[in-house]
Amino acid sequence: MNLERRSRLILALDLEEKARALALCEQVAEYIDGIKVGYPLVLAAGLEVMEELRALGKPIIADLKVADIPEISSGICRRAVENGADYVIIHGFLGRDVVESCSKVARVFVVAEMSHPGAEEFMAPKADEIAAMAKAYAHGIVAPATRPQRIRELRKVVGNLLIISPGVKAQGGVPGGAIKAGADFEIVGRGIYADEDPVARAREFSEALRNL
Ligand code: BMP
Repeated sequence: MNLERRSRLILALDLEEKARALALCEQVAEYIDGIKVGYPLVLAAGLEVMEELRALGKPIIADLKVADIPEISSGICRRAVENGADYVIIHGFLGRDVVESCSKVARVFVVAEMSHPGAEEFMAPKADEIAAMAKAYAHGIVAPATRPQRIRELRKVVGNLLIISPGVKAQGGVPGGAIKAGADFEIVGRGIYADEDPVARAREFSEALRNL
């Protein structure tokens, strides 16, 4: 399944209870373009949960932030794909050989710069270089909605690669801010699943982003 720009909203499904995660996805499926599954759910429910989620007809992004030597990293990506991942998120700071080996077995998103404050210590100074390297192998990059100016700069580096952007709402990023700065999709987790009315929030996010 391919990520296609409709609502431009990706749900970060960081719930640790499989039944709740599946139920939430079903409820909000019409408002999202993709589902990002990471360690919270995979460690609780197993990689196989991705196959179950795929039944909803949305592409699955396995956020495993893979960061190991090429042989191990590509093995992790292969397992994710075998279990239903349409895309896998890997780290870029490990270097070209890791990104290249993963790109041979999976469609990868490469983390260029993360959204939390600590990313400014070590990641941000190298993010443009990571993104430039990733361009040859990746389907897209991950860039911070908490720093829209960095999305603008990274967009210039990666050209027409996809940019997916977390950090909206719970981390302070303004809904729509990343897309206005050049991202293709905004990733929202707690802003939806931790709300009293996740369906209403998902609808609001998707309506706001779709109309930008
Ligand atoms: P939330 O909207 O609840 O802050 O969730 C953000 C999601 O995006 C989490 O799954 C987190 O692991 C992921 N993420 C992030 O927050 N910042 C990054 O730089 C990269 C991420 O993958």
